[in-house]
Amino acid sequence: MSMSNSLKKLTSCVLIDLDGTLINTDGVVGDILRKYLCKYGKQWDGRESLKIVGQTPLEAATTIVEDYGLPCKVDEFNSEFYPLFSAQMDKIKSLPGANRLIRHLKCHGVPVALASNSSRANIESKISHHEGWKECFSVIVGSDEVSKGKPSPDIFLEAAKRLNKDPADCLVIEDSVPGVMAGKAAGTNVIAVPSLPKQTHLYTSADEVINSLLDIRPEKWGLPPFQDWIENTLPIDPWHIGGPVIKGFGRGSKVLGIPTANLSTKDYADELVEHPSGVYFGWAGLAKRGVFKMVMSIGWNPYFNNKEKTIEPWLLHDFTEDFYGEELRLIIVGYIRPEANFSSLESLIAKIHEDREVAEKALDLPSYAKFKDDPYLTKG
Ligand code: ADP
Ligand code: RBF
Ligand code: MG
Repeated sequence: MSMSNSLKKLTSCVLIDLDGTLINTDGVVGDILRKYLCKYGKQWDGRESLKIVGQTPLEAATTIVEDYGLPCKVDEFNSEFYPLFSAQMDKIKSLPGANRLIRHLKCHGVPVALASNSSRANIESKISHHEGWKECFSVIVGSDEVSKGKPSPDIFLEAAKRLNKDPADCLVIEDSVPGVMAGKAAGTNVIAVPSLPKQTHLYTSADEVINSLLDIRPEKWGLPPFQDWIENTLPIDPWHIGGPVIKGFGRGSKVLGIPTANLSTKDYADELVEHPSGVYFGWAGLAKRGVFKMVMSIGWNPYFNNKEKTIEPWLLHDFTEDFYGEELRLIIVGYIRPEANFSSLESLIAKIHEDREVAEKALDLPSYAKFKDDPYLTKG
């Protein structure tokens, strides 16, 4: 991910996208389409996600009707789809780091505009399910309030105008390619947070591409820094996963000298989708052996360019034997950094050892240490 350390540009307000940037709309849309397309004997394979991300609702509907060759008109599709979607709106979850970001900006008096390709009414319904969100936005602009949706600059120009700001003073945060194009066309500074994996190459016109909202550094843009990082780690809502240790790529100990105990990805598929890739840490429990500090990566391991998203926990302890088949329990309590690519195996290994040191030190802090005694880690 491009993470230049130099200060880029002083901005004084934020224009932020909603679907795919602050909330995981795609998850719910995918669930509905999977069932809906069955009716026509078709199977939703998620491939269309790539095309519909960032489109207006009308464009997205047209894409689906055309690509699946549905025997109905676009407005017929819409009149069936929208009631299904409305009924599920309360299930759309906020994305990791979204709540933290908008509350931080609100708390520091940074004006924020919500600028979305969806209609004003739809935006209002979606955010009504997230407590305190409406108050975080000084301005809301939907695509029905301007002549053209993104990639046209209209939505961002209107948002800047209503905030009384020059576009050059605005920071746009966007997950989609049309959204990034709209932001650049409007003359704003743009951070891209791609919502689909392995698509970074499509976002070259953005001023910065980050992996998830956890990686935003507002101070790079002249905005107040987050104050919740502790000793190079970011506390997260703890998540618990567990299962029997299975064989992985057989690469950890052999190639890196760093064994990572793999769990079956099927057992925690939802968690895998929900959590951004990156390096995390926490506690690991093995019923017969005890509780150990743990540092792990979650993602596609860019250095090896894996096809599958995996979790790779390294238990920070020297074991005299392997423990395949044993029940491994993890409580993940903090975040360290995004996954990265490296120019050599040595530099990847050195970075993982650095992560180990960060995790080992952080886990002694009371706020992280307290999870060590959680019975989840060792109960059968
Ligand atoms: P695989 O690709 O099968 O996961 P690895 O080379 O990554 O192979 O080794 C992981 C295995 O090594 C684990 O499943 C576990 O049985 C064993 N192991 C030994 N020490 C550790 C450790 N400190 N952390 C994680 N796994 C370890
Ligand atoms: N792989 C990468 O390609 N990039 C990384 O930034 C990266 N960071 C890691 C950090 C930790 C703490 C651990 C345990 C592993 C990391 N790996 C990373 C994953 C490593 O490639 C993986 O464990 C091996 O491929 C074994 O399957
Ligand atoms: Mg492994």
